[in-house]
Amino acid sequence: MLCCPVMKSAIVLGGLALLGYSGYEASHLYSDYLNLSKPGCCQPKAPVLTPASGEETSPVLVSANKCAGACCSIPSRADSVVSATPAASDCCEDDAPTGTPITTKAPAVVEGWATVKGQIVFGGDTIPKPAESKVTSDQDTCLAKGPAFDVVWNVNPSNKGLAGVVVFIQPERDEKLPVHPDQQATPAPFVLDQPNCVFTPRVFAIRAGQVITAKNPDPCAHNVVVKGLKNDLNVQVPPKTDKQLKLTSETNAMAISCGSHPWMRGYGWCFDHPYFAVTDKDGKFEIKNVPAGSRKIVIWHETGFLSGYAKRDGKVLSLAAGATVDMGTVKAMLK
Ligand SMILES: [Cu+2]
Repeated sequence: MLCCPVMKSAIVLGGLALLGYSGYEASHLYSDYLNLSKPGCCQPKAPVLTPASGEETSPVLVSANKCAGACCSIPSRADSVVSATPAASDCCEDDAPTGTPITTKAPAVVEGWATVKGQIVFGGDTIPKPAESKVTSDQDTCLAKGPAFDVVWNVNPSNKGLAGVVVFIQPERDEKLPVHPDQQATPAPFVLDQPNCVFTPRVFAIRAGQVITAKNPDPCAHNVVVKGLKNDLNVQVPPKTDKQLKLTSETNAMAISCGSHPWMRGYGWCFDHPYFAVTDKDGKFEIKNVPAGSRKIVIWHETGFLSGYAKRDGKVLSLAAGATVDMGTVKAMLK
């Protein structure tokens, strides 16, 4: 007899099999369940997460005396995109499918997908000049291409486009956003380079499960230090090497720094869904395949969430299926 610690329910949305909760957002929910786990047994039975009536993906707790003809495993906190199909080896003998599935409400239907795009521009009159960094070590390498600058406002002088702004869809609490079929796969590794002691790009956003390849083309060592609420890493990257690292999704920006060169600065986001973008050199962004409906969009710059437009809670957009919603030009002001 094998262990069956925690029940999870699969929600079928428009042909997509999804879990109804995320590891982080629902951590307070399943933390209690872990105490129910007994080695080699499912007794007592764990509660079942199942979609609430009339809600698309928000789960609620209901009592259950069966494992619903399915098997159990502990949701991974490190990667919320986990298989919705339990392995037979995860089953308890006495929880084998009975042919009487638990009664659930009709699954939510994805009505379609939409695209959101726009342009973030610096809203002030004078583009702030970046401060010159104090390069206190490895000057031969770090100053090889000139002085180093702390570029907080990466503004394109020709159109005031602001690069390095993170724009993302904010799920409702405990909501697991449906994922478009084209975006089910984990994206290719993201490259975080550090030429001449500069994080390149300075601001990045990845999806949970996506590997970061930290490159070091320099002849000196770098340390990639990641500090977030759930992430705390310090990875040494020797000269002329690459190192791979993986982050846990969290709902905050993480500070990226280098243990060897304290002036190096960057910021990273790791989302448990694919609906995010980082503005390009013109301040432009586009987020494709957003599930249609009423969605909240959030705009973040390293100086903070955009006030007056889309604070942390987000601005509500009504996204019709098949539509491309252009948010136009959004001004980011100095705080
Ligand atoms: Cu460094």
